[in-house]
Amino acid sequence: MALERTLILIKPDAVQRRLAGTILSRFENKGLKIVGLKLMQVTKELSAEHYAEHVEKPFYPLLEEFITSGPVIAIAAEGPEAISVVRSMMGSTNGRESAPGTIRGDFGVSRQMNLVHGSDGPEAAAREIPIYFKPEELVDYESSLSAWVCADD
Ligand code: IDP
Repeated sequence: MALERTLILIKPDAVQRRLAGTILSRFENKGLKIVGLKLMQVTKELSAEHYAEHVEKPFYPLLEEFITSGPVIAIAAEGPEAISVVRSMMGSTNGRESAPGTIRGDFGVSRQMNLVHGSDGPEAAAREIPIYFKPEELVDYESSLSAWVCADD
């Protein structure tokens, strides 16, 4: 069992729809530990850095417009296999196709405005967390619940 950190973004549509607390609660309830958290405005430059793999794609102008359209909440979350845990909680990209029980499946019907971002692998997490957080903005602390939440099978 690997203890991992991952980047989560609560995207502008979720902030505008006042779903931020609901979405954050899901990750907390699951047992993930918040080690970084902030409300921020994504700039065009930040968008291009984050979504470097998509910059040349036809949908990128719309993605840039969307992700810069209002504030996001950036979260660095830690837990056992946190990267895949978050990805499975998010659901697939298109909300119309996402399974009920996932965030996108429960709250959205859009492929673009899909509420949440989560790093899609260890390399992405290692690249993305420093894009959104300076080292001093990540807080190391012990949680007394970890023994109950993170017990290995
Ligand atoms: P993911 O967020 O499920 O990992 P990616 O393929 O990495 O999906 O795409 C990044 C983001 O770009 C998506 O979350 C969505 O907001 C947007 N996006 C992806 N594909 C399309 C598309 O075909 N049209 C419009 N927006 C898209």
